[in-house]
Amino acid sequence: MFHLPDGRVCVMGVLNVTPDSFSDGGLHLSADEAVSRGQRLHDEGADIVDVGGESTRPGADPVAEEEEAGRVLPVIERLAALGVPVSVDTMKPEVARRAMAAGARMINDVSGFGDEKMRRVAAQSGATVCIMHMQGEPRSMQASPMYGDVVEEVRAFLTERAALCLHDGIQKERIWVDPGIGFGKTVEHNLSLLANLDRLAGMGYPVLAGVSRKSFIGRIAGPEDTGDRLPGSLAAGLAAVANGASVLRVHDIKETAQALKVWGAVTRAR
Ligand code: HH2
Repeated sequence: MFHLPDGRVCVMGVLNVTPDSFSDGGLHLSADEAVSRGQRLHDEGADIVDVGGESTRPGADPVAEEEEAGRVLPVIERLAALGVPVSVDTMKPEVARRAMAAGARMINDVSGFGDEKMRRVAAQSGATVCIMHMQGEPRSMQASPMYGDVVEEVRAFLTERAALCLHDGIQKERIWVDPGIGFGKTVEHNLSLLANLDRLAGMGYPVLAGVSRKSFIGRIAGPEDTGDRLPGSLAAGLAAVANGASVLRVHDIKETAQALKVWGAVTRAR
């Protein structure tokens, strides 16, 4: 289990051990490189490091189970041994099970714990879970996302999945929810969700927002290159926090931690 820090926003650092992730793909392919990057994310202020071995960017191809496990397990084992809190970003129950056995404390499933086996793994291992909303699947999700009322539909989905998790033995204090920014959503859908995060926070679970370097920032403000999207990422992250997010999943830890400290100081001075 992973506990949120008291009285401040939690920062989750992104660590992709993949050749094709949209922002850091191919950067930390060896276990050594990935472990030192994970340690650095932690040193810079990440409360937890989210290790993924399968890209979920739009258009990404699925990765076989053994391949994914081979990418993430050695990294998780070594980071956990170094005392770095780790979550595993996976849609596969067997990868999640082995990651928890290797020392992970949390399972981040972008398919939202719809698979009963995944809920069983989480229940039995004591993991904290992040239930994310996605419309469709990564390969095709951005083709033509469609909603009536996007906020209401995402809220209803997360409520239903949280109920399944509770039913299968995952206690309430181990559940987070996430609107899944960019997962089967247009720019307008993303903006509606970020503007109305308070409606998701009203469900009573911590809300995670993953906005860092995502394409809606490029669409709104211009930068094509993901590495040029830090200012927009900080703005979107702070807007998410102002509207009820308790956790930000980000690539740029130092910069996000600084922005959150200043934002928090101003907020507390009211
Ligand atoms: N976004 C990505 C991956 N996992 N998990 C949660 N809970 N929320 C998110 O918004 C989220 C996520 C996509 O970003 P990234 O990991 O940087 O890229 P890729 O999926 O290409 O590896």
